[in-house]
Amino acid sequence: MREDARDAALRVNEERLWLRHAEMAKIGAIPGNGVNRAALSREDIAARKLLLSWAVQRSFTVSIDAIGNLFVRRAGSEANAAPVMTGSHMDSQPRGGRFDGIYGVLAGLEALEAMNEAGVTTRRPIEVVAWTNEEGGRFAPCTMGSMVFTGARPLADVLDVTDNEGIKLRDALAETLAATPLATKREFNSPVAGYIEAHIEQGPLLENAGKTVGVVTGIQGLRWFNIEVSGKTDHAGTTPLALRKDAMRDAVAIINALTELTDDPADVTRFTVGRMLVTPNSPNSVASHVLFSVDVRHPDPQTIKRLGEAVEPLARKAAKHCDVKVTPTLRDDPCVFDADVTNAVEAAAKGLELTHMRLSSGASHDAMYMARVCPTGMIFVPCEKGVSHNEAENATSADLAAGARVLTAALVELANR
Ligand code: HGY
Ligand code: MN
Ligand code: MN
Repeated sequence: MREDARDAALRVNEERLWLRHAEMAKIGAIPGNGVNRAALSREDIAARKLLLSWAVQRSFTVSIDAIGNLFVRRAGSEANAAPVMTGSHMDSQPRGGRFDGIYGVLAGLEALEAMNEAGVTTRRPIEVVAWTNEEGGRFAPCTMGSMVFTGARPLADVLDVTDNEGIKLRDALAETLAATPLATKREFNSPVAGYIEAHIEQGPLLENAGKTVGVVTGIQGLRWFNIEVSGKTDHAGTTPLALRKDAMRDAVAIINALTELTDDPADVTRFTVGRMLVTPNSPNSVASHVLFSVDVRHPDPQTIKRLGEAVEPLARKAAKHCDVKVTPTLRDDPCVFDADVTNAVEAAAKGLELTHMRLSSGASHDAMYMARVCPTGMIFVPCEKGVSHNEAENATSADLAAGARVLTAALVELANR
């Protein structure tokens, strides 16, 4: 391990990192120790302002792109060299935890500060990114900021996505950009030399194996859809079933068909319907319209392709009385991370004498998109019982700091290549 990489890693300040998590957890705090910080909400804006205040205190330069991705930059000796990036997201699930996403942003900031305190100069600039709308809980799909930054989807394509209250993304985005008027605007898809994201595992493998660091090898594939079933509202008491165009009844039939499609004795396939909007949403009126989300995941490329292609035909077949509209909103094939980056993460864990193991990610991350444009890897740290997307999500300050040390060392290594 490079001496300067070790020096910087050992400057990671566990207490400062923990206290910053506590500060951030006050923004959108909900009972049970969780947070609700929806993308482009006033809580998201408050988190952005807090991050920027820490960044400018340390005279890092900050910039923002047109979808609100925030970049905190530490200069390198070669100002024009493509930066190495790190980061994650600050938005959360509605009943999210205090570590999902925010840990990767704060570990990145901690890495930059540790480099400052170690007096380390890197050839390349290093940037911490807070990606807009990774969760997709308010505005589907997820990983939207990194998707648009990397050119996988044009910004115009998502501006009219609406949340459950009918607010358009374009309006929430305009408010967020106005609230954080940064001088420097960033172009999408600017050259990036490499990307490493630190994140809690959101699964039990590290904890069960008693390992501190996860050397992440890739991310499983996923498909998201919005399915809309349109029928006719009627009186619940007087309308014979034979005459109904009951959107809820057909929605349930579709969900049952997809449950059968994704039934997997090995329990590897993931199928979730997490969001459902019903109109008129009254106990004694037949539902005229149901919109629900579909999230399907699998690590095998052929399997996720087959499952994804089966959703629409199955939905049409299962719906007996109503019209069905199936809108794919996300199509991510499984990704394998770059061997050089994965090896650099593993070497850093080894060099810092931290227990570690290789594993792939069941959860998706912005690294899924960064892997398409530059050498990418991830670092996991354990979370208690693997619980996430739940207020009870928990991690230890020692593990968070250990992951930040590995991140710091790996970033110094990559930024001098
Ligand atoms: O859905 C996911 O996998 C991520 O946690 N947003
Ligand atoms: Mn996350
Ligand atoms: Mn998440």
